[in-house]
Amino acid sequence: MGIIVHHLENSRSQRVLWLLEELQLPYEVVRYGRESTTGRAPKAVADIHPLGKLSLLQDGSLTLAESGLIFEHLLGKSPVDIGQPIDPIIRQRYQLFMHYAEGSLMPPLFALLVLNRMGDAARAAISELKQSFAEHLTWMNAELETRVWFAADSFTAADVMMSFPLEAARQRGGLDSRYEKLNLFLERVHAGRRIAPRWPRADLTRLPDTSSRSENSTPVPVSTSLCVSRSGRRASSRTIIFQASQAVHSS
Ligand SMILES: N[C@@H](CCC(=O)N[C@@H](CS)C(=O)NCC(=O)O)C(=O)O
Repeated sequence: MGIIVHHLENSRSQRVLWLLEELQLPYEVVRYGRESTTGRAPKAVADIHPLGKLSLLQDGSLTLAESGLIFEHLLGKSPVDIGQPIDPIIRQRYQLFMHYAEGSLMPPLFALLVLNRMGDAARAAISELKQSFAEHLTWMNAELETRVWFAADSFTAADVMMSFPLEAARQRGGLDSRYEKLNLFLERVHAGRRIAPRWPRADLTRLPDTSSRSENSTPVPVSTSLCVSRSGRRASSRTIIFQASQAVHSS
């Protein structure tokens, strides 16, 4: 059994798909729809790992939860060099953003998601949380004043990790046009273009056509066009669709 990615629609686990494409590792995907009333992951996920949350990855006998751990595991399996940089200062920044994405950014963004559903009763809490989240936005924006990507001028896996909280911040965390560098970062992510890559690859600017991709082809995160590989090539993959309580379908 090779790598199996358990992917929940509109979730953090889209980063794992993007990373796998960058690393050009073969994988299979089991896709889950969210429960329609609660937005939660289906109960079947808890059969794979008791937390029942995604990101979730299986590799042979290993079952790994937590995006950061999954990233470390996958980066160790590929010769593609977008993991821990050698330079100590860049490495420290890389590690900072790897941890910061889930450790500091996602908790308030999750709180905002929940509070937004509560309507007027939560207005004061939302305002306070957004005010404090603006400190994160200001700092991150300033970080990108001096370099193109979060760790360095070269793209690293830390940028993949940071992409999801910044998407969420644009939706509900107050990331608007005031934060020019963060918007530029997201534009670069969506365009799939890498500035100053560390290693030459053919045809960096040609984007794969995702417009007519069917469920039978390589999965692409449904909410964004994040899953674009540096080379325009896609790792070989297979999709298994698991919609809430339906049977598994394999292609
Ligand atoms: N820090 C964890 C967060 C896991 C998490 O909360 N995942 C969300 C997806 S965005 C989830 O599974 N939500 C569905 C649920 O809790 O039922 C990670 O990076 O994997």
